[in-house]
Formats: sequence, C-alpha cells, structure tokens
Amino acid sequence: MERRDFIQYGSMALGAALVARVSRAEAEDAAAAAPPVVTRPPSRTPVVAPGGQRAVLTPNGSTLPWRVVKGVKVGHLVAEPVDHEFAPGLRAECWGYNGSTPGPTIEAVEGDRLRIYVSNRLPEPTSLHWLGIILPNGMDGVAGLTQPPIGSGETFVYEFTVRYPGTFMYHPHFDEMTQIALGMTGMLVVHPRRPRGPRVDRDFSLMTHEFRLDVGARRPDPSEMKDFNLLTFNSKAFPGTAPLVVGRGERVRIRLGNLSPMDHHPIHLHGLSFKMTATDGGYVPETAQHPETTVLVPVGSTRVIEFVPEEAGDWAMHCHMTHHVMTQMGHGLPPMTGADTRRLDQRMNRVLPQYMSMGTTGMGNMAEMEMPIPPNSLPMRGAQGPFSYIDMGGMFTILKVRDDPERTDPASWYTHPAGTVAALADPARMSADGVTPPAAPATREPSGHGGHG
Ligand SMILES: [Cu+2]
Repeated sequence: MERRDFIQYGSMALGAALVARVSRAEAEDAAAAAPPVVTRPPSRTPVVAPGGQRAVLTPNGSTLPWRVVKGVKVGHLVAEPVDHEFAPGLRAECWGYNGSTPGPTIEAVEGDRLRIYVSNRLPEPTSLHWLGIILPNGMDGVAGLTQPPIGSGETFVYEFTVRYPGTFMYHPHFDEMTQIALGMTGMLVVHPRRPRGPRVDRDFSLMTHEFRLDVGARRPDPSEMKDFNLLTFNSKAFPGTAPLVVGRGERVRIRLGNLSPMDHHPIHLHGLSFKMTATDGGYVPETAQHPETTVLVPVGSTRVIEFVPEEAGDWAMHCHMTHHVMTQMGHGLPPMTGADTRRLDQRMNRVLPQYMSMGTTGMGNMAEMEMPIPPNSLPMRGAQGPFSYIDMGGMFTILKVRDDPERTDPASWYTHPAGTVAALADPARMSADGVTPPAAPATREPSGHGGHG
C-alpha cells in the first residue's frame, strides 16, 4: 500500500473519538473474562473481508487491484524487468511483476474464484506457481510438468478457487534460479470467510530476500550460491525499509515469507514476544502456539506471527544472522581486529599520505566514517539514528510502537520519557552502589616486539 493511501485512511481514522489502549496482560485478562471491555483503536486500513478483517499492508509495496467480472476476481500480473532502488543510492535492474519486486500482494477471501492473467515481458519464458495453494494440478504453474512455459511476449491465464485461508506466495517455476534471484516473488493472502482468533488491527506482509549485487554491476548475479551481499525486507535494504508503525495495545499480525535463493532467516523482534499463528500449510492450533522472540522463516515457506506490544518505542526488527544486517561493503574484509598496523601504516604513508589501516579496534565505527564509496553502492551498513549511527543495514527495519499511531510521522523517532535511556554512569552513584570501574583497556605493546608474545 502506498503512502498516499496511508494518508487517506489516516484522515478517516482521525475522525474517530476516544481511544482506549490496553497492555497485553490486561488484554489477556479481558479475553478471559467475558465480555471484554476493549475499545478498538481506529485503523488506517480498510476492511476487506468479513468480520472486520483489515487490508494487508505491504511496506514499500502495493496490493494487486481486482476487477470483478461475473463474480470472478480478475487480476493481471506482468513479469518484467524493473529498475529497482534497494535503498537511496543503490539501484539495479531486477526482474519482478507490475514494476516492482516483490510483485504486488494478492489479497483474496476464502472461497473466491480468481482469474489471473500473467503476461511475460522477460527475454525468456516463465511460469507462475502458487506456493501453498491447493488447486487443480494444471494450474500449479510448473513449466514442463503441468503446463508449457509462458513464452516471451505471451499471456497465460490461471483460474482457480482459493478453498483455504492462509498466507501463500507466488513465484516462477521456470529457470527459478535466475528469476527468483533477480527478484520475482510475491505474497498471496487469503482471508478466512469467518475470522479465526482475535481480530487484528494491523496486518503486514514482509517478504525476505537476498541478492548478490557486486559494486558497479547493473544486475544481481543469479549464479551466486552462498555469498549474498544484499539482504532485504520486501526487496529493500535498511535504511530503504519503511518502518512499521503500530499502536501500543493493538493486535498486530506480520506475515513473513521467504523466497531467498539459499538462506533461512531467523527474524527477531525487540521489545515484545509473539506467537506463530499460521504457516503456508495452515493455522497452528492454539494449543501448539508458544511464545517466541525470534521466528525462523525457512526458504519456501511463510510464518505468520501475532503480538500485542505493551511498550512504546522504536524497536529493532531484523534477521539475527549478523551478516544479514550488512550490505555490500561489509563482506570479504581481512580480519584486522587487534592487529598492530603501525609499521605498515608508516610504510604506506610514504606512498599514500592519507593511508590508515582500518578495523584494528573492531568494525563498529567503520560505517559512519563517511569513507568515499563507489557510485551506486551502499556504505558498509546503517544510517544515522537519533542517538548516533545505527550500524546495521540489510534485513533490518523498525517497529514504531506509539500511543497515537495515526498521527505519527513514520520518519519520526520515539521521544523517551526522562530517565529511561541508558547513559554514562555517574561516578558518585557507582561508588554508592559499590561498583568499581575496571582499569582502562590494555594498550598494545610498542611495535617491534613482534609475534603474539
Ligand atoms: Cu537472514
């Protein structure tokens, strides 16, 4: 959904009156005692399915429009090259659908009859597979096995009824290695005809992905097997990822999908715990749901999580693999931490007066050094935050939990109540608490001793 849609729905929501918010504990108590006295906060998303189920928001993305013809929902996907921006300063030619990677989120309701035209504007054949959807075999989209490939310039039509609700995906099943690596993925959400479980106030779709995009290259490299250097949510690397703005006490659903070529992603959320309520295979029975703060999203699957945030703030949401919150410049560097490079630096300075070895005290400060970087590339990681530089990039976004989400500028930072931010310790207070600071970090021995002693 586009920002302008947010604004439109936001202005509708501002007309709503008093908003009561509850903590998670209160919400659970309220759920146990009937009837719950909970005034639902307004939402800026429209109701699209029975029982007040709200539209799915695709940060940095869009939703496929339908035309209803004699009771059938008719949609059109165009497979085509896309001039894609991963983050400000980094563009590449990817492949996607309808001008974007991932393609638009397809949103339907259980029992809907869908007719989806797929036009091929790629230089090679393609096909479209509906991951997780149970449908007639000939609609499954596996080129060679269940249909001929869609030739370049051709349009095929798929038609099926979505019999079961859930969070599914779509992707090509012809030359998958190339086409998926270049960005051809999308989410397919089927809302239940009768809602199950508590109604959610916000419903997000995030597709994880990974690319190999060498500095100076115009296209991602589909032959890469393990060394991916661009990790993304909805094909955006932080700081290109749009934050998820939600209200404190709201029930939030995030639908995570993974069509990365090779890697599973453990997606971690700060400041709350959640439960996994569904996968691409169906609902997780309530008795089998357990609390988590990290959910592993394996390649070729979806994981749906739900939570009620009780603490306002700017909460990090990211893949917990440390190399998945890095970008192009952070890989393949020599290990320098702890190295004594003074003699090397002296020698190098004779030919390069500006030369300075980097990373000898760790790599935390390298991102913000504003080193000159090649055109069309990202710095090693991160972006400026409210306190200092955030030294994570890649598969990283921010969950912004607010008391007034409808009036929150998504670009704004959380205002912390006085006395709630970690800061330099006061020596008098430390002494009163009986805490003695340790000696300063040991300095390196003078160069010339050699070896590791
Ligand atoms: Cu990851």
